[in-house]
Amino acid sequence: MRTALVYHEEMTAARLLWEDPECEIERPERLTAALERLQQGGLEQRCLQLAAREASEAELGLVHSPEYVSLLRGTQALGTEELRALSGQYDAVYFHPNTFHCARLAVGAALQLVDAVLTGAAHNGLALVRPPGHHSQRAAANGFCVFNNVAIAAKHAQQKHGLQRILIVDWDVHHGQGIQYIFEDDPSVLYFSWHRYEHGCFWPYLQESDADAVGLGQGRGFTVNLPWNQVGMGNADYMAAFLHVLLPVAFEFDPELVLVSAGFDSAVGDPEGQMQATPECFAHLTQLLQVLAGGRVCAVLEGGYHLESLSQSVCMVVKALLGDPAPPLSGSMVPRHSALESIQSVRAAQAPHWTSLQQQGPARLLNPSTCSPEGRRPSVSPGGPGFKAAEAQGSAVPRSLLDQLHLYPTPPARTAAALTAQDAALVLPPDVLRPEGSAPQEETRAWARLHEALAQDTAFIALGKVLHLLNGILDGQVSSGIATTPAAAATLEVAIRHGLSHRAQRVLCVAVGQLDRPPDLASDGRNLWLNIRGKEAAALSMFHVSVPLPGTTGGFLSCILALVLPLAYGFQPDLVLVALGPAHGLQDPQAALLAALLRGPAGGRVLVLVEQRKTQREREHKRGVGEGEAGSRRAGSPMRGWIPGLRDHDLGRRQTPNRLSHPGAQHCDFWGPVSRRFFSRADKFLSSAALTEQSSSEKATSQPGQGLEHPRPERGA
Ligand code: X5A
Ligand code: ZN
Repeated sequence: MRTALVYHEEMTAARLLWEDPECEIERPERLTAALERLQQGGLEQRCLQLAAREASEAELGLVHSPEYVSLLRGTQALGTEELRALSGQYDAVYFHPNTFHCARLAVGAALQLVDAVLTGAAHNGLALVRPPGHHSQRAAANGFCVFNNVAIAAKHAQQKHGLQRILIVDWDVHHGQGIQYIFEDDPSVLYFSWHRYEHGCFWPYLQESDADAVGLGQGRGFTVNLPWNQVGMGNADYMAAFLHVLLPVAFEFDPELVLVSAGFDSAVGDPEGQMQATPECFAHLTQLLQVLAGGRVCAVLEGGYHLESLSQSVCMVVKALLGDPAPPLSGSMVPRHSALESIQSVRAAQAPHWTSLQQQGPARLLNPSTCSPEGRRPSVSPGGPGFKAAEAQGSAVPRSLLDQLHLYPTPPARTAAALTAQDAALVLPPDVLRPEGSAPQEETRAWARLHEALAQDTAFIALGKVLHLLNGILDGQVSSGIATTPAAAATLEVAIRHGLSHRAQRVLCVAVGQLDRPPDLASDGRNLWLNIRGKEAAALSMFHVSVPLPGTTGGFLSCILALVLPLAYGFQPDLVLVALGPAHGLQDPQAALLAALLRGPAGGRVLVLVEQRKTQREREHKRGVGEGEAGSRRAGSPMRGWIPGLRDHDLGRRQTPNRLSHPGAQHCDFWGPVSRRFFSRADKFLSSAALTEQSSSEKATSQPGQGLEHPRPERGA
């Protein structure tokens, strides 16, 4: 499974033929610069390269009126003055004799991308196109846009592939009002857009770009507008928007496909956006989207006018689509006040429509004092000083030791698994390594002296394997790893100490279940211990946070999105250790999701430790087999049915089976003990950041009486 890159050189064949300061930024070099950078970075060659085709007139008719299409067809024969006159009838538009051809290629590229992903030829992909599309309307060109590439792609995905729920994420800095108008009364397409708004004083100056425009009729709640009322929004603001608005709603919506209106005028240096987000941010945004829709993410270029910023951002998206770890984000991870205000206003406007937004807002959860060591990262100053200045600031950000070493930018995006003898027969996905080795005996023995539990035979052997795996991660030989051990608590403590004594500046531990923070671990800011267990939330110290194990899946998602990830991104660890200890209560897909999302803040360096105990294994074995028979032939999303309180019409929609095939299914559609299912899923997530097979996880979550919905009694209780 691959990442598709759709392009055609002829999309550079249209350009502005007269003076027009507003339109001159939309030029052919946008495509050539981005493509050149992809080639230089060796990224184009790693993709499945597809030549764009022209869309048919019937395909254009999915969104546009026949009269408008005819008008555009006619522009091919017009002279410059006639083109100029016609252009003047629209807002911020220019036509060229090649515009019709280019615009049909742009639509065709988006359709080819969607076809590649929905037939399984590709896993995800990017279409590099111009002219852009998101401002274009049924019978009007607007804002450099001629045909609405992404809207047509969504209609096509519904009509040709039978999709029921499509999410469109518009991260261009302008409001894609064209997409909003086309789907505003349609609950099958959820449209999210953030945009420079400045209380209505920024182009296209529309009231319907504000947060209180939520859609019409049946479509109420399926338009989500996040207006930015100040320029200078940066990485922290964009991440907060995803974590506190888009992702809660998107999980609840449960899309079958994610289309991205991928404009990069929202990146630092762009003259239109005047924002501050760095190119790396787009890798993180892409990674976050990859946990939706089984990883079926199709990005289609919209705006982006600073050639350097555009090219770098495009590379970041492609790298993320390819599964490479994302570089750390520079700057403070504290959102700006104005950003939080905008986020709160969308949440308030959308709360009647989404259960996931009906809990507490982000202001409290985002309290920056929780764990970010003071003075460690200079924040990028607001006010849009431009790309050069921001770049200079970026280079002043102290990169962690690991990132100065060879790990970035070419770490292998691979997962390795170290298994106990009991799991040795496990069938793993093909891209998962299975290192044979162990750490040297003396090294293992030295660490094992810390704990009695590690002296025991199987624990000792597991420790050797874990240390070997950890060394592989710290040396950049593999990106992430997963290991079983009969002594999770002790092994975790060793892993922390080993990580901190070998290059890792900061280690984040996410311990789920009955695992205690090692008592004599220094509180020097190098270890943040986050325990998900028990009943009460408590900040025992700045670096020791305890939160209750949520009782519902919705609660679990909120916990990850609103608490775990903001803490993790604020802490900026070099290594994340996830430990599933006794009574962790997580369903496999939940644990896999946790591990996948924690790749983001740690440069992909995640090690998952799973406590393996015989009695528990036997109990889980029975359960796993029973579930397998019931669920192996059902299809759906891993999140389906997880969120309580869905509205009736949602539930109706959700019953339609997902018609997609799951090409990855043969690798993980087996039904051994729970631990095995967990491995298959976590490996998939960790190695490609995507869940390609869904039927098993749906079943796992729809069984009442197990996992989070009804936590198992703790052992010995
Ligand atoms: C696609 C896009 C922007 C139009 C700006 C007009 N259009 N001032 O970014
Ligand atoms: Zn734009």
